[in-house]
Amino acid sequence: MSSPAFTLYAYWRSSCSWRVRIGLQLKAIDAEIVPVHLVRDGGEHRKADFVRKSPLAQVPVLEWEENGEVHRLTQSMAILDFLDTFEGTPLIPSERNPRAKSLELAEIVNAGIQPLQNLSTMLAFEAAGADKKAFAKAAIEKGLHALESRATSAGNFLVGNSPTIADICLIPQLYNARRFGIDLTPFPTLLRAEESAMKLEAFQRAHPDQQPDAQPA
Ligand SMILES: N[C@@H](CCC(=O)N[C@@H](CS)C(=O)NCC(=O)O)C(=O)O
Repeated sequence: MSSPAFTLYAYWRSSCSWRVRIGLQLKAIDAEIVPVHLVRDGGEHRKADFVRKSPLAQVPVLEWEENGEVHRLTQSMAILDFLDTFEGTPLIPSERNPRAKSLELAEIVNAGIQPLQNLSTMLAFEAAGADKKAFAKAAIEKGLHALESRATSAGNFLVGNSPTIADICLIPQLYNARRFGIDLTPFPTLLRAEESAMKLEAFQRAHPDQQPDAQPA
């Protein structure tokens, strides 16, 4: 199946945008990146024009035109599942057990960690006078411990010897963990998968530092 022309609304440091960039790279699908700045000017994702595309005011959004109709998808997991209908490296294994395991691990990150350290969650904590950084750090640590204990693969990646949606979710989450100053030494399985993934060009090209809207440290 050949791919239509895609546009990806994304922010360089957004972990969910990063997941989709990895998926696009693994599938060798080109997409025009339209940066949406999550901080500048109160957040471009909160502007009415963008909220019409993404009612939760979140990136990523994948957009394309097919048969004269504009299609949009939000939610990185749904986007990855959609991308997996195209030829190229499978993102979600087709075999029953690896498929279930890769989705389990991906959901630990997607549902069990990322929402608890998301920008809007942090801002709500701040508004309530809570220690947002301590909360986010504890949530990431708890989630990474769960991930480490559920990642039982003897292979180089989280599930076997090829990257799956589990690694796609892991890599950006480890980057965020480092930003929060989390010690990653208790997570050898996760670090081994990261090392394997970062040897691949697809993962290197999807890195935030390689994006058009990347900001100097
Ligand atoms: N479940 C969504 C989560 C999307 C999400 O939380 N995106 C973040 C960036 S990683 C965002 O746009 N945050 C903006 C905000 O919280 O205000 C997905 O997987 O795409």
